[in-house]
Amino acid sequence: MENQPQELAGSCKATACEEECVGLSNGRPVCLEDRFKDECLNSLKITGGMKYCFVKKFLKWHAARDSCISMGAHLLIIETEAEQNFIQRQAFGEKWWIGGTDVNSEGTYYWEHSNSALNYTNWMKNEPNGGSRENCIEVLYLGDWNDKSCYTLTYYICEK
Ligand SMILES: [Ca+2]
Ligand SMILES: [Ca+2]
Repeated sequence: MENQPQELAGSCKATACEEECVGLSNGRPVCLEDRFKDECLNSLKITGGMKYCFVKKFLKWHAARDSCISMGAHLLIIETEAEQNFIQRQAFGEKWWIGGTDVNSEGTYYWEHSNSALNYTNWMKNEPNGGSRENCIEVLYLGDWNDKSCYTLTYYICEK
């Protein structure tokens, strides 16, 4: 058993994953890109060279973030009005976590994955309104943004 991690690493290296080999399943390599494909089989949308995965699982914000990372992706970062418009057409009728938070500094939102400021925003009227109780951004039914408690169980959108 002691040697197993090394053997796994060796087997992974010998394979032809486009991205990273993250382990073996029944002796076959598990590629990062396959995790994304498997998870997004029925929800993958592609535009502007980016892939968007609409995950209909209820998770808290940090767990959603980790789930995206485990697929070699990240929680959605919305940078332009065009991207917002694309997303809200696909996201219509549900609420979804995206990758913005002000957990580090109340009132100063940023995209956690890129540690960058929000250059584009689409806050709903009177949002953000939650102060230190609401530190994570969700996209609402019609595409507007809301600050929400990060502990709320919500669907999420991964991007890669
Ligand atoms: Ca806040
Ligand atoms: Ca709010």
